[in-house]
Amino acid sequence: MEESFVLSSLRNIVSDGDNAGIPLHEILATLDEERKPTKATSITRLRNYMSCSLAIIPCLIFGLLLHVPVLQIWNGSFCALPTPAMMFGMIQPIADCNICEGVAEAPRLVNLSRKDFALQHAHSSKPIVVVGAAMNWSAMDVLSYEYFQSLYQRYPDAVDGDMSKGQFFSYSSNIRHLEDLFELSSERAAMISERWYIGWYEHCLVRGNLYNVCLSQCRSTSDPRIAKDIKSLTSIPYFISPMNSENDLTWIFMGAPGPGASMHIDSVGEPSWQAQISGTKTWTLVPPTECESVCASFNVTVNRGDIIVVDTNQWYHQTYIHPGNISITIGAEFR
Ligand SMILES: O=C(O)CCC(=O)C(=O)O
Ligand SMILES: [Fe+2]
Repeated sequence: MEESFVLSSLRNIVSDGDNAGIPLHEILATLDEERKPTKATSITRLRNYMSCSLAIIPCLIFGLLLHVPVLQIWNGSFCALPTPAMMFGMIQPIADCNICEGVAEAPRLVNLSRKDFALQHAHSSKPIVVVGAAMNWSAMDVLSYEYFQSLYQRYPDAVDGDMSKGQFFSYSSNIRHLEDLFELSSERAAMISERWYIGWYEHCLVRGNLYNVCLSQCRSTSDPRIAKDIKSLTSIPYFISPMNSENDLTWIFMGAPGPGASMHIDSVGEPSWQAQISGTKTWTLVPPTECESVCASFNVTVNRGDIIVVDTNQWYHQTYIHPGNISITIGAEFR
């Protein structure tokens, strides 16, 4: 607004008021009154302010349910609002029962081509076992408790008790970190006393996906030299195209005969494969609860050298290690 216009408007108001016999102080008081918010406008503002503030609450709840962190540190390694593990089962999306209807076992396949895998199995969420698929990996001859121990001892700075907490599964053992694992007494390591079963992410890369970052509490802890060493003993399963492999994140499960992982479901985003390097493991697979009326649970036994493919985000699962050898598995996700 131009000043001359404001001045001329004021002059008009004052002269109109004067003509009407209204004293100057009353005209100024009226103008001043105009500038104050009325009670009605205060209430409107308060209402607007409150509705804005209240809108934050559903946003927070929605964010929590979708595992979207409210605050994310730049490299994605810290999630201000991590999803509590107990919520994973509660917030599963409704399952499509086609994944389990009529499935009474996991077929045991040999010579599975990449094409057949991609077309028939990769995204069906129906578990399969590919017999002997890891048999020619060097890991089959090399991996053992002692191998891991000497590998991690070679790079002692890679084992950081505090940092590895987020990605170490103790199950029912009292082994809390990789440090504890590699300091077991020789009897315990040889499974003569006090049985143990554990799992860890050998190498955890943040994959730019908030969903996974939040859930797995990923932190880049492991030494890339260790990852490289272990990778050199394995390969992407021959039936999975390297383009679809996600083996930056390698899971290792190891332990003595007896119960393995207790019944749970994961929220890792993608299905996974797991190669049985040593020992024999039986998986109990339970369909999603909402499919109970049309689907059944069943067991799958994975022998040394076999690779199981299972969508652990859809199937509840628990594992059991058969008497005999230590069980060692290496696994990863695929797209
Ligand atoms: O191998 C196991 O004992 C458990 C594996 C598991 O829970 C998984 O791969 O999601
Ligand atoms: Fe799992």
